[in-house]
Amino acid sequence: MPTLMKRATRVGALSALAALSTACGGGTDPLPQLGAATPASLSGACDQLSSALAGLPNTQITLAETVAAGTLAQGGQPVAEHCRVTGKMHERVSAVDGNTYAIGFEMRLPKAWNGRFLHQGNGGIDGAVLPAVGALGGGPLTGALHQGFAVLSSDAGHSGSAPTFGIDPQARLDYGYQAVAKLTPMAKETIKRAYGKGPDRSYFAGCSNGGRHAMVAATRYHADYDGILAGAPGYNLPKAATANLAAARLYQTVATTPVNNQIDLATAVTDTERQLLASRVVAKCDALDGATDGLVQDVAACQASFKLADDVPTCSGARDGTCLSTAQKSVLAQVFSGTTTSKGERIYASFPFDGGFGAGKAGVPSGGSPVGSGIAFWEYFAALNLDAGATGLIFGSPPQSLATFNPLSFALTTDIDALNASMYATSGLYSEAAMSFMTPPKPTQMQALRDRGGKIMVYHGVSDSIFSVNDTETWFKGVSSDTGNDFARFYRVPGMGHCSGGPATDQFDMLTPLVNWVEKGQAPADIVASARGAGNPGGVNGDLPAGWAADRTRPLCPYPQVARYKGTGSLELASSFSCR
Ligand SMILES: [Ca+2]
Repeated sequence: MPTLMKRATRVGALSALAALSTACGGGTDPLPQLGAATPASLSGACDQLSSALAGLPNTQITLAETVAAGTLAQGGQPVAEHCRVTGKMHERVSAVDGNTYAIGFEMRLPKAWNGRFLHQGNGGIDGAVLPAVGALGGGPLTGALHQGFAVLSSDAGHSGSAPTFGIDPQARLDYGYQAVAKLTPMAKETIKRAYGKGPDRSYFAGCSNGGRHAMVAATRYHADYDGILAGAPGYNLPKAATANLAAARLYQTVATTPVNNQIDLATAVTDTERQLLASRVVAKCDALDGATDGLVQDVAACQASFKLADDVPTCSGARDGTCLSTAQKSVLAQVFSGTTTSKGERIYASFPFDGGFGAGKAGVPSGGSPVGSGIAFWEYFAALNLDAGATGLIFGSPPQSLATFNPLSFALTTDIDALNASMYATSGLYSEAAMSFMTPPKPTQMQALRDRGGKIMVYHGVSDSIFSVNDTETWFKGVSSDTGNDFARFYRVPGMGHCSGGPATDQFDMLTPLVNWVEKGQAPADIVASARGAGNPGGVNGDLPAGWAADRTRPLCPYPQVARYKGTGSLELASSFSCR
């Protein structure tokens, strides 16, 4: 019974969990050690790549150009000279909606290559070929391209930010997982022709939907990728979108104006009231980690300690920003514990109380759109706009009729039970359910990746209000019992919202530790993260509290460890804290 014995030894190893985070590996099954990548140089000029890449199957190269050193900057540092290759794969005209589809992509190939390939997963519902710079880790430091990786970015099979591609069944599947299957061999062959050898080691990284892509790659394409870096992995993305619509319906009941847009919905719990909630959470939980520093590191102790009903003043009269009404508390309790169907079945996951839920302002534009990492964007704007379109047109089978689809009306009136059921359904042309094409199959069973020496690192902001850190915690516990965790690490980032931002130390490099783990067997322990205060070359985080040092540092700890104050030393320095 070798399989049973293997399971038994892995489960036995879990009892030594505390030792795992600092020891190399820790499982009693030997972990295969993959070899280190070796550098190479790009031979020939960039414009010669067009002919060198001729004949790639199902691929049309549209551009091959030199990008001079310093044209791009990452973390304030100029990116070295590289080639940019753009193209498209599997161009076709849909028989369903008559539109032309292709998998658009770009690759950026450094002249001085480190021998590694990085597949960059992008966010949202894809649809744009973002620059293939491999900008990773909250507020990014440098990026994979700058570090010498050959980087691939794609639109995952449709162009444009509209969810209308969900009408085409193949575009759904490409977005879910099939674009990655088509792109991977093309990218590896491109690297081979450009450098004279294929990538020695291959990595997949991204945040949000990009983290979902990374998690899908870890399961479906475990033979193709050696290292996986998944941030805020929306690996249950259809569930999260549906739960967010259910939350919007709850918020609607306490909004003080009729809901016609996100500003109206934001009257449910105003910016001031969210800040009140966050401040009460911090007041109750901050010191539980030994340091009164505005960060709630001991997430579990905080959930046991903080009581929404008791720890936030309840309004005795009109709402005035100093209290929450009983009705508001009821809504927030349901949202944080996880919205449900009418039968009480939880649609997605619960969310922990944390110090970052006051960040951001409702409806305030940033760079032309009301983007942000916090509740104001995700639960008010995104619910009425992004989630409505995604659930109605991409995740539901069959999709809503394009001719009559109205996102606002859909968000505020659709039957939540029917919506919940539709992501598990198939219908006619739509022969694969969203919860199949969007999610990693059996996400806690990663033996195939582990047993060939692959590694996975996951990070998640505790104040993420669209994909819950609790869902990722559930995954990590599952993978620990189903596969073992000597090849997996999970890091919570207290205060951080969705992928970045919030009152948090949100700038960190997890790619280098991942490479060292994959290629040298050096298991990662704590990782030092920095705040992005005034002068940060990666971009300033406007959510930082005024009292923090601009360059505050903290250790991010491998789950379930918590960064605790040593009792001495500056509260602005990671060295004053240890993971315990
Ligand atoms: Ca604290």
